[in-house]
Amino acid sequence: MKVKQELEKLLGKEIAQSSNEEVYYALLNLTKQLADERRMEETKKKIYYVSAEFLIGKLLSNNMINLGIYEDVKKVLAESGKTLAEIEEIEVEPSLGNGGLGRLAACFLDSIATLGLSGAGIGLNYHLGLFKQVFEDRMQKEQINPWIKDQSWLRKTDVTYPVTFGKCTVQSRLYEIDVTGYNNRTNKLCLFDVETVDESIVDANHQFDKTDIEKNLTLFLYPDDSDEDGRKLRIYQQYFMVSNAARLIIDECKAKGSNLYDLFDYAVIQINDTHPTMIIPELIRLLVAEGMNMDAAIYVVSKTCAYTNHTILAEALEKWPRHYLAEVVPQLVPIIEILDDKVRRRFSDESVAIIDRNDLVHMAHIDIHYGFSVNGVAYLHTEILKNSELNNFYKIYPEKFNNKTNGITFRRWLLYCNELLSDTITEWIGDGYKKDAMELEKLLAFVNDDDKLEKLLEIKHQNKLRAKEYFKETQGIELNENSIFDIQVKRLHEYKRQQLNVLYVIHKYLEIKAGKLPTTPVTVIFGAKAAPAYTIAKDIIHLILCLQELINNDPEVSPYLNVVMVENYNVTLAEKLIPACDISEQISLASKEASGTGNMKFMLNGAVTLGTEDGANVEIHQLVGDDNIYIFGESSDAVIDHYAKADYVSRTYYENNPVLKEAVDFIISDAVMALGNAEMLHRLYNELLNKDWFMTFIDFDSYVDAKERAYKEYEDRKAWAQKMMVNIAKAGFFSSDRTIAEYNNDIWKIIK
Ligand code: Z2T
Repeated sequence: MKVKQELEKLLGKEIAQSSNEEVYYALLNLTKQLADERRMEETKKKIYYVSAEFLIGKLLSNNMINLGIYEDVKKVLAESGKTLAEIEEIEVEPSLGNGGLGRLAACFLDSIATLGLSGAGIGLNYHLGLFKQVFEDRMQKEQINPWIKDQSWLRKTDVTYPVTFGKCTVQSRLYEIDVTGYNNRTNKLCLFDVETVDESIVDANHQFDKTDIEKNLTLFLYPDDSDEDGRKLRIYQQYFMVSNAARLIIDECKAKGSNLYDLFDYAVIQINDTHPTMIIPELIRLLVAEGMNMDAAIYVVSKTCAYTNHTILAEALEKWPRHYLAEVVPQLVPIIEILDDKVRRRFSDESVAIIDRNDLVHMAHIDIHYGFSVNGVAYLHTEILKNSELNNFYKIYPEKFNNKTNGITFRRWLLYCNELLSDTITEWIGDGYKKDAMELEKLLAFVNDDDKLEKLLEIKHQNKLRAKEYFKETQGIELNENSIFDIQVKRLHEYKRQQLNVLYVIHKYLEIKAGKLPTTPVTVIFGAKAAPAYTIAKDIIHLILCLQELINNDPEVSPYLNVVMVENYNVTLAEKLIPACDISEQISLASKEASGTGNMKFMLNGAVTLGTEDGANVEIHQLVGDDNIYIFGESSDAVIDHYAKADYVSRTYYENNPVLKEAVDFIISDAVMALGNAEMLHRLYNELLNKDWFMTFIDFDSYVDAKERAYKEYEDRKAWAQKMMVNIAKAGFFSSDRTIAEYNNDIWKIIK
């Protein structure tokens, strides 16, 4: 294909004469056409990945890479005096997700198409999605984040369904986004919207009537659930999503010849955490409405649905009061009662009931009893599910439990975001690794090759310069490219322990003030959004922003230590930061991070992990060995034991550890108080001292030790480059192509 001619045909003029915006839309349309040409016939059986979130990121470059026109387009643009980078700035990142779960869904769609499997994602077309984060007075403020433009990747279809709630019926409409596989088929992401959605009901303070569901249903991802109307709105959204999904699936299967008694030969539904769980009773309801008897319907649905668990955090396990469901979706309640009744007849164990004694409906329990597969997202996580969190279920259904360690798409997280590295790898080992990521192991042959190690360091430096330029231009941030980039980017949550990293920063600041100077300067970089109603998380952001101000403006300290919190961390910023990173902070309290996927992205891009034995860090550790990772902290067994015995008292650590005490006290020191909000800082200080539910203090000493070791070993540039090489070489296991191949072999069984 002649890219230049095609583009200029779409533009109606020369590229050089066109604005960046015109070029962007021409490329959008060209890419859509090419994606459409790769649509393939669907196989008999199809995977439906149902998820409340799809954190897809910008799509232009990703699609161009997968369609094989990326290099040509770059060349053609360059000839006309344009860069792809400036064209990409026009694209708005859709905010249809919030963290790892949503990004995982996006990586999975890429790999499903890349492996040539017939599949679709099904979710919601949130108009405002997740909020945009801005900093004001060193605090997070939320702004609305509209992303849908007149022309976008969305394609309006004529598929529409009536969806009935207790109080009203709304009309849905299906929108589609094409999902291109890497040199392979095009699948679809199906996003349902409500016809009557109305963005104008959101006022200047971002408030809106939570009960006006005809208008608000698809406005926001995760509406604030701190009140009852907000929680009900989530149920409205969830039911809207699955009711549409169920009907789409039934329609597609019927069209392919299913008589519905054989639905499981045509469809497999992967339920992404419990947000889509109501698809089980909804499908049963629809099959019964089609004339199937209840037992047959339950049997068919149970053989069609599989469930993925993404967390063991109790507060994230959805339990809806029966009366909420009775109000929002009364048609499901009798079915859920039947499902519960059948469970209660078979098992006397109260802990596996669906509707508990307090009339709470345990969504995960529906999935486990009435799905055929239950999987965790990393080895350790699945072991914890089997042996503790879901042990009572594991005893009943050992055959349902399986592990699928998460993965990431290397197209976005290496080929696209780190071209310098991927081009260099291609030069060294050929491009077989682009289709078979395990070929990266060939890099192990170079761990003693000085020139190649030198080259890895050079690439890292270039990526730091690139990040420096980007953040200077977009956020006015000054990054020192000659410092160690020590990065923690992820949702803000106490279990992820950004506060532990902060305590280290304070400790380091105090040391420098006392004259103990680091040899290599360090930049500690944070990026994180806090849920709007999560008070302590916002307090932690506030503290980071105060420290940033204090430290970066202190001439005694700033040559050695800088703190940077990037605003509105999202996929686009991740793509800039990850290739520039030296040290990847993965410091969750052991047992709490189900997997993590940022850890994999950093490793693939040559950062060394500083982490606890948690989630997929355990597997990274095993792959790279003790010398190429910095592990610290209590083991997950020890942590689980502390919870069981309720014997962790943070104040004891504080009182017995003067170094820790000094760092904690600094939170409410005059220096910080002069910049910050007293109420927020005191609240955080008190939380740590009196509660510290995620045991920050228990790991403080070993964290400090591990960091110091890492910073010290960074000085030996060759030894460090060897660690980088091993990390890149061993990252192949974390390709989502491997993960999806496992899902397909063990759970979906789709034949190409
Ligand atoms: C989420 O991103 C994750 C788990 C959730 O449990 C919810 C959300 Cl929004 C309900 C994350 C896990 O925290 C992370 O460890 C994991 O890597 C990711 O899901 C994908 O499995």
